[in-house]
Amino acid sequence: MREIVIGGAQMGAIQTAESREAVVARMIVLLDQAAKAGCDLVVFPELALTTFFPRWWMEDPAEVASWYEVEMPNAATAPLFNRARQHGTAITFGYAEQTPEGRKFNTSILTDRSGQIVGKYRKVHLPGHSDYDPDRAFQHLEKRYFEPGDLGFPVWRNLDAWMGMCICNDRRWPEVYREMGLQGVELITLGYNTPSVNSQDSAEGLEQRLYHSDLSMTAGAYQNAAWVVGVAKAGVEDGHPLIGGSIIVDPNGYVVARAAGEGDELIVHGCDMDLCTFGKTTIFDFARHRRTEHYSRITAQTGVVLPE
Ligand code: ING
Repeated sequence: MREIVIGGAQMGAIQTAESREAVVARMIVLLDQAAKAGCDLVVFPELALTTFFPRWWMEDPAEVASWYEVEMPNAATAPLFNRARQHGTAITFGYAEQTPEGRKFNTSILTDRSGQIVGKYRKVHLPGHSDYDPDRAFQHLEKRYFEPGDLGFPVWRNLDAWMGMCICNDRRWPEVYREMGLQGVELITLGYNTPSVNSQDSAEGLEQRLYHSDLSMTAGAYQNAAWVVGVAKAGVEDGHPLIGGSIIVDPNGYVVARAAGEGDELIVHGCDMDLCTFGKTTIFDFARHRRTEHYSRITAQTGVVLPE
């Protein structure tokens, strides 16, 4: 039994005015709690170091730049990496990355137990829009502030298991799970910042947002016989509500742990990576069952092409 005790470290709201240092202190409290609970790996949310700044229209380059990290670890996050190393706990968290060339990505990193970064992922599916949209109740400007990820969907060997990452909107796209499933992934971790209401349809509220979040992750887990851990940044940030609903999903698609609230909250489950084997060698034995000769549209087309 290859058990990994996984902690989902859901975080409550981060207000615009909150400093990186104050946020890292909250993350360390959750990390200590996770270590006490015996966690081998702790999963933090998307953009875990700051408020969800893509909700704001900004034109001042200095203000925009203030939301990004130009190196990782850095002064503000070193205490988190050091504490993780002291605990012997691997961590993953998301942040806004600015590369030395000035490119900007919605990024997440994965460490081993010694606090070394062993994996980096850059969010591929950027939702929302790039120009100010006056028709929306609030903005969602990830296409303005980030480039689509350029690293694909890598899978790494860590903690004696095959692990991959995605971020937020990625969880809604089946291709994401399958790209990692075809690499034998056994655990997919992801963070999300999901508004509680639809900026384009005020009738779509919390219940449907939570349902679609669960649906996306449970389907991805089941259809690729992998564990999925999805962790929210939740709560009300400067008046804008984000859903909670952090979950740990087993390779049969069952939710085995779920956050109850919308604040800083740890969920924990002992995840046996060998539970992936049955699905991968029977119903989802890709080599025996897939018929790739019929799948060409999935990569040949971006949008819909109606039949003649
Ligand atoms: N947030 C949301 C998400 O994909 C969204 C945006 C919500 C898109 C609901 C579509 C439907 O969960 C981020 N950050 O991607």
